[in-house]
Amino acid sequence: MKIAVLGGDGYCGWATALYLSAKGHDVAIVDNFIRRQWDYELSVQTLTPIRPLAERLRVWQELTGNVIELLVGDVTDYDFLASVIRGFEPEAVVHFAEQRSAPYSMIDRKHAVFTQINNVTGTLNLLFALRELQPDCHLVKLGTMGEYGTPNIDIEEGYITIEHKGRRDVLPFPKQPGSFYHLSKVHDSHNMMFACRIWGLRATDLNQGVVYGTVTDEVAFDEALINRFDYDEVFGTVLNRFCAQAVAGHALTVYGQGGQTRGFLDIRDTVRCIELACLNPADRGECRVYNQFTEQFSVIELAELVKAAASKLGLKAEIEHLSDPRVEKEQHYYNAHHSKLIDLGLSPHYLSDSLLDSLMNIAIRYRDRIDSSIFLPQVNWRNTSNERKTQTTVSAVPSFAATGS
Ligand code: NAD
Ligand code: USQ
Repeated sequence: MKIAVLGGDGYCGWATALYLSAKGHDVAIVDNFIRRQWDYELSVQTLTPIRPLAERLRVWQELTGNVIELLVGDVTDYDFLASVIRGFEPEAVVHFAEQRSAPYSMIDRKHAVFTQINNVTGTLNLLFALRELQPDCHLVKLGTMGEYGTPNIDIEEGYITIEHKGRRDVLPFPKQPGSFYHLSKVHDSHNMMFACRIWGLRATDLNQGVVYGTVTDEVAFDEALINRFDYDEVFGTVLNRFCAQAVAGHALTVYGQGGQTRGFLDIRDTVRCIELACLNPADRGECRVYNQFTEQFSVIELAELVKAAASKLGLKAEIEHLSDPRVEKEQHYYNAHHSKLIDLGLSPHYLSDSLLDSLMNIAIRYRDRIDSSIFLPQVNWRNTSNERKTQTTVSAVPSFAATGS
């Protein structure tokens, strides 16, 4: 298939582009490298020394003979995005190109506004470009399990049958997102459902859980292909952070009692899920939703698992309960359904099989690059200000004046 991967320089996008290319698909990466700018803005860097994208692609071509096309630009710029769709004529577009950190979106007003404009505008532009130029193309869009929040009922895959005053209907599952970032995904979902309904587009909204792991078969071909491993308080996700903390001899930063439960998946399952979605497209007019995760854990369970894994490696990891900087339920019911991707053929990798290989060993390999000063949380949901006054300014948050076309 001809597949465009928007956000292909990022964590999920890079692994996916290589996987799809290795499987024989014709892949183009679209990215504006803004993720690398956010690292400069926050004065942090990925634990793994990722190479410039052009170098990554050159090495991939030398190793495999496969060419991945690179199209550099901002998906909030409609003319650029339209030129991509017109020129590449994709059969599927995989859309990862959004600001994906909940804490980043909660820094201050500017970061909240930026996150929603970047994410919602990019997806809207894509819907318009597909309708105008490639209406049969299948949109595979990354949403998030966090769109649902933590309701006191089972979470269905996108839709729920509701009976009300003697009548029954199948309706979108209620959304209770926990950050301005998660809200941007809800807005995207609504826009996608609407566009499929009125224009007959075809879309799959993948409500993904927290992804962990760095190594996929393709990334492992060469050091130059290494993927991101973020462990800072803004972009680092919980499992990465705990592993880096354990290796650095820092206490594992459990927020509150750690009863928050989420869905998780190995990055090797992310790439497979994307391929399964592309190979089995939605029908015209259909906006289907898959819950993309394989196991659920509470934060304290993860901390205990990392502590035990560290101990096997001769590392002593302590667990520290910090006051939760987020506004979230500590103890809650959580039972999210996730069978549709399994039905399509996903064979999950489980955390118990990969934690040591994929995470602890990577953290140990690059331990000299760990900066312990970026472990403690600074962004606080209750104090999201109009303008944050810090030594790092928000100058890397681009103005949208130039990209309003
Ligand atoms: P990432 O930040 O590593 O990658 C996103 C990429 O998109 C970056 O390379 C960035 O430069 C690019 N990008 C962002 N805005 C852009 C724009 N306007 N124009 C062009 N390129 C742009 O993020 P990730 O972890 O790979 O996540 C990818 C997607 O998957 C996101 O939409 C995220 O919400 C979703 N997701 C991620 C996780 C996770 O645990 N990482 C979990 C669930 C969902
Ligand atoms: N947490 C801690 N200690 C830490 C870091 C996090 O206790 O040091 C807790 C958080 O309070 C939260 C949970 O761990 O309850 C998960 O936090 P996270 O930062 O790992 O993940 P989250 O903010 O939910 O976001 C990540 C990705 C996002 C994706 C989302 C999927 O950054 O792009 O959408 O996971 S989901 O969680 O299903 O919404």
